[in-house]
This record gives sequence, C-alpha cells and structure tokens, in this order.
Amino acid sequence: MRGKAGLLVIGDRPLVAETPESLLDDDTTPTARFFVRNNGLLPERTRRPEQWKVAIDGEVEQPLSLSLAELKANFKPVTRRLLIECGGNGRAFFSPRAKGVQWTHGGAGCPEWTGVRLADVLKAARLKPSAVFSGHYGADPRISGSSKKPTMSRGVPIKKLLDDSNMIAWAINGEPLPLLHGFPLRLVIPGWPASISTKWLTRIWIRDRYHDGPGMGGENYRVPVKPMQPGAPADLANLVDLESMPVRSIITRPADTARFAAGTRAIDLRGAAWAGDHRVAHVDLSIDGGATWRQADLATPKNPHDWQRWTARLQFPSDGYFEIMARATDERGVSQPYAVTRWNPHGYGGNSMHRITVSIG
Ligand SMILES: Nc1nc2c(c(=O)[nH]1)N[C@H]1C(S)=C(S)[C@@H](COP(=O)(O)O)O[C@H]1N2
Ligand SMILES: [Mo]
Repeated sequence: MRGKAGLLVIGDRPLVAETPESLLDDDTTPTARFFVRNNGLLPERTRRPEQWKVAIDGEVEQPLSLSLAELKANFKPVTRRLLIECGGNGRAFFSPRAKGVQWTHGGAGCPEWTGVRLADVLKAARLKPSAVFSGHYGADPRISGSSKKPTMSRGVPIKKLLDDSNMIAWAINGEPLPLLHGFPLRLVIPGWPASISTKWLTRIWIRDRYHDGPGMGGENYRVPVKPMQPGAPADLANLVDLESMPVRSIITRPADTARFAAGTRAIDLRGAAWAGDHRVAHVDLSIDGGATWRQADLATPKNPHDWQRWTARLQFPSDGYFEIMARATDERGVSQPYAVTRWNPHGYGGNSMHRITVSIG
C-alpha cells in the first residue's frame, strides 16, 4: 500500500491494514504508520475541498450546512493528540474464531488532529431537548456500488457526542487528511469504537431516537450483557452497544522475537496504554507468565483521550528465551485479562494482554 510501508494488509476489498506494535513506537503516530479501516470504496477526491459541506440537521433549532472554509473561519481551530481504535481490535484472539477482519493489536493509533470542536458546532446548531442520538454519514460508496444506502452510518448518545474531545478534523499531523483517512473532513470521536469517527463526513443527523443506520443494531458493535457460550448463536436481546473501549497496552520496544547478546541482564522496554474514556492507572510487566510483576513508568497524557506512553527496565536472571507480558489497569481498577473474555459473534472489545518473546544469548 502506497505510503504505508510496514503495515500488514489484513483485507484488500475493502482495504484494511494494521500496524505492527513495533511501528507504534513514536509518541505521536506518523500518518505513514496509522492503521487503515475502510468498509466501502474510497470516494473520489474532491477538487474543491474548501467547498466540501457538512450538514447538521434533525433535532436542532438551527440546521447548518457548513463548508470546510466556513468551519475554518467561524470556529476556533484546535490541535490534539487523540487515539482512535477499531472496535474489532484484538479480534484475532477470540476462540472460536469471531467473524470479521482478524486484527491483532494494531487497529489503533494516536496521531495529532487539527480541526474544530464538534461541541462548538453543535452549540451553533442549538440542539433541541428532543435530541437523544446522532447518525453520521460519509461519502464512501458501498463495495457493491449498487445501493443508495451509505456504506456505514453509526452514531452515539448525545452525551458522548458533546464530549469536549470530539473534533471535526481536516488535518492529521499538520497535513491535510489523506484520502485514505477521510479527506477533506472527518469526525474524530475517541474512546469508543472508531466506526463512529466517520471519514469523508457529509452529515450529522441529530435524532430523537436510537440511530438505525448500517452498522447499528443486530450484532453490530455489540457485546453480551450476560456472558454467552463462545461459538453459540447470539440472543440479540442480550447484546448491547460496545461504548467505551476496554483498557489495553502494547509493547513497542523491543520488537517481538528480538535477540540480545549473551550476558545481557537488563532490557529497556517501551510501550503505550489506553483505556477508552478512562485514564490508565498503571502498566505492569511480567517475564514469568504473570507469577511476578514489575510496574512501568507511565507518562501523563497530553490531553484527554491521548494514549499514555510507558517505559521500563527489566532485569533478566540468565540467558535464555523469555516471554514478556504487558498488562494495563484503568483508573477503576479493571485490568486486561490473560485471554479474551465476553466472546461475541463479531469479536468486539478483545483486550487480552500483548506478549512478545526475546532471546538472550
Ligand atoms: N465513511 C466511513 N467512515 C469510517 C469508516 C468507513 O468505512 N466509512 N470506517 C470506520 C472504522 S470501522 C474505523 S476503525 C475507522 C478507521 O479510520 P482510519 O482508516 O483513518 O484509521 O474509520 C471509521 N470511519
Ligand atoms: Mo473499525
């Protein structure tokens, strides 16, 4: 894939690519290393990006149709480092196999976005008291090309829509969005499955009820309330939307299967951790299958919904072959499990610990 050296293509129609953990070692994810998830085809690249329009309509006192130029001129631009993560990140670890693209841990990234606060735009549209949910629309055609239905249209409850972190963004890492990531405008709604962060954004429909676009309801982005038997058919009445993403950490240095010289007794590790709408409280590392743990040094996030980088120096008792596990714990005391829990048909929210192996000597 052009401009995405080192990413692993895990689906080609639609195009989907994940980032190996060792390529997520930068504090701010370079665009070249940012994962790709399309559900449809790429729309045509507009020749007049400044005239691209986004409608805000439905349960609002003042329906808006704002061009990119108007967004830039009439609202205060902000730049923030925000992590977005595919709802299916970690899906490959479900057993039996869950339906969908088999992400390991690389369906996430944390670049810097520039745009306007979604809350400022919603304020200008003046939500009615009847506003309870949103529905987001993008310009990408469906794979089949045949239907008028959008490829995907998801939404969130108004409380989440109004979160101060949310943006309508036109730039990533200081450059206009590439077509692959939503040129010229996209939503960035961090913390929840990234399928709500609509690319090629054309419309935000404010609704008086739960949204029913493609990608909502049924088994879509839903997890069981009462744990279900893995592999069994799902009882739809027992499924609820996955909202805040679960806590996760990745080891970004050393790379998996790294080799060290005989006699090496200390190895420096680096990584990142995040926890949806929550802060990460601590990250712990084990080289003995979880029998003992060492706490990493955890950086504070630059802004809400930024990931938290961590570093640690681990001591090794001898030469040999070691498995290193990283386990993050959120501010509520919830840690990553050894193996994925809450099996669901499409494998959402799988946050089992990341493990790498190293050899010394
Ligand atoms: N219009 C549109 N927006 C979309 C999608 C899509 O298929 N069409 N995919 C969503 C999903 S499932 C994810 S995980 C993120 C991925 O964003 P990225 O490709 O910029 O990494 O975009 C979201 N926004
Ligand atoms: Mo996704």
